[in-house]
Amino acid sequence: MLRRFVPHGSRRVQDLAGVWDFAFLGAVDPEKVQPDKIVFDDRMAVPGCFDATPRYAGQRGVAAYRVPLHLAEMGRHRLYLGGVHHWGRVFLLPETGKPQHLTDHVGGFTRFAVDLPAVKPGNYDLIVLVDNTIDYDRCPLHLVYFDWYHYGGIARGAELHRLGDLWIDQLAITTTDYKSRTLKVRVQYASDATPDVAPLTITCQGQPVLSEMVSLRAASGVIEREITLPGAGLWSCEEPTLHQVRVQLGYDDMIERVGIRQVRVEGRSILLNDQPLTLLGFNRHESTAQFGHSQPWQLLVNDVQQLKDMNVNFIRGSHYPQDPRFLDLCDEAGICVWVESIGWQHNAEHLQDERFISAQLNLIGEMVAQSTNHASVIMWGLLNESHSEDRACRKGYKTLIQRIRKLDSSRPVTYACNHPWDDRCLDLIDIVSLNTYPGWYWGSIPTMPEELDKVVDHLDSQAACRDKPLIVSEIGAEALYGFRDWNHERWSEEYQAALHEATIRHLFVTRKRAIGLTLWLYNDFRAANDTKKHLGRARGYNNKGVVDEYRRPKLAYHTVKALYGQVQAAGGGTEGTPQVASTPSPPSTTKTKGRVAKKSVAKPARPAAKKPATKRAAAAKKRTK
Ligand code: ADA
Repeated sequence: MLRRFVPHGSRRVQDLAGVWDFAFLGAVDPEKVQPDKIVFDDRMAVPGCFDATPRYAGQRGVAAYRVPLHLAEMGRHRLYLGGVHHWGRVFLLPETGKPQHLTDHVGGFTRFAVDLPAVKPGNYDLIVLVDNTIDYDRCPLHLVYFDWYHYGGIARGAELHRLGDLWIDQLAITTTDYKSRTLKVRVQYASDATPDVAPLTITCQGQPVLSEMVSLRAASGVIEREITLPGAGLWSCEEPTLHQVRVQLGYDDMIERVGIRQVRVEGRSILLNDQPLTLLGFNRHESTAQFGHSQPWQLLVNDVQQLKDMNVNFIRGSHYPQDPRFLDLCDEAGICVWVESIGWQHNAEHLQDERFISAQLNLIGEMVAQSTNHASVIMWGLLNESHSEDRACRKGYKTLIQRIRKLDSSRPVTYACNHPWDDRCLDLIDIVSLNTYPGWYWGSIPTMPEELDKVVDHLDSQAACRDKPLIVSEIGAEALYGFRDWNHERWSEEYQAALHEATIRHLFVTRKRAIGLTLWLYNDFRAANDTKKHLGRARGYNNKGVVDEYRRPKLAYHTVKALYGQVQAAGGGTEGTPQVASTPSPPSTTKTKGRVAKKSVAKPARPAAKKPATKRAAAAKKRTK
């Protein structure tokens, strides 16, 4: 997968992106598929989602992808797949002989690797079975009731790496002291032939930082070193300075692009390099009509342009690990990101199921491995809106949260809660995040602030919450692109804009308890093909985006842009009292008087309505001159 920087200097990497041979096998048991008997009668893009193409739209079942490989020499080769949606099985077929089953993988949205066995040089076929069937037994991470359409395919690309006898498995670089520009470099290595010693070199922006011979006591292990980069620029939303750090071990290398920043929670604030953050943004789904879960660079550039245009500095990646290339662009744009594992309203049955927990633990490991070096990632999340109020779920929450902390203790952890009145797990997390929809699923825009206050007051009455940062992680309304309505009623662009305006004003002008807001959401997306859900989803889409699925802005886009810009300019909601002028929303008749925060600045006088000039009036006027 191409990134915004070259991840390897000496290691040989072959990008397998392109058009692969393809066959849709449909509702077959993958256990019974004989890879050497498949008739590949079609072709499909990799990266891509096969059911985002007209021919396979809406279809669920097993698909087969094939690409030829030429291995020029003996030795270890490693195949990386960026995200197979959402169950995969990998085979290697030699020109002669039996297919070799290399691995299976459960769950999309995360990168995984498999090593090709020590094969002799020659021509091979790589075959990947991809199943987008919703099948809890085989893949408990993608379930039919989730509110997003589960596209299938090899959505994030494929690469073949040539490893030597000693290689780097993972590289994690963490800021341990931003003031002294100190970083911890963690090198996880492995080898086929373990030399007693090997050269370890670390450079930053091409400048040598460390060079030594390290003794390798085992065939695999971890080497940790601390480096300092005196005078190096820090990473912040305003100045997102990045540094390319290259680690060479023996003949292998890995390059990461890092930001020097530390994130921590202090009381009700989230601090980035000891500065309190006001996080203003959206949830974002990785789903588009044309490409499914696969995202061409053009789309990623478009989205980050629009997010920056709306004065956004925070994105919640709902509800699964984000594409590393999107994170690359957020690193550069100074947009903070909440990355979370796959999850949507799980209950005790799931959280007490070994298979579910095991799949989640594996996914969390892959999520942290692929995202931990991104400066923009400031927190981890999990189990969106699951039943944290149910005692039977607590153990599952604890197990998964402990795993996240074990893998990365440098970032705070949260989950989006929609059971605020009786949540039993909020003591396990660092940041309280609330999903709530007053003004859409219940109540109205005028009553929304009161509803919000009630639930925030309740949370603040809880010892587990009162001294923690609060993020409103979901709130919003549907708006059909292009639907303008004199009544400004639900489903209209006017209604959505008015609700977002009332929400931002209340949270950052009137109430100011929340330090973050991710409106639901940036982009319209195809909802799950679940009849009951569809009845509440016009067009079978979740239309709560401020842009539609083609990124066409709705009225709310401009409302949010104006208000976020003013809150940011006023130093965020928690410190100053931003003078937030009114936004260019249409004349509002949705009774936004009453409880909604008084505008702190008088609405600019509306220009006197011009009388309709008619020919007759003009003629009369002339006569009087
Ligand atoms: C929930 C859920 C979102 C989305 C939203 C909605 O909060 O977390 O994924 O489904 O509701 O649009 O209703």
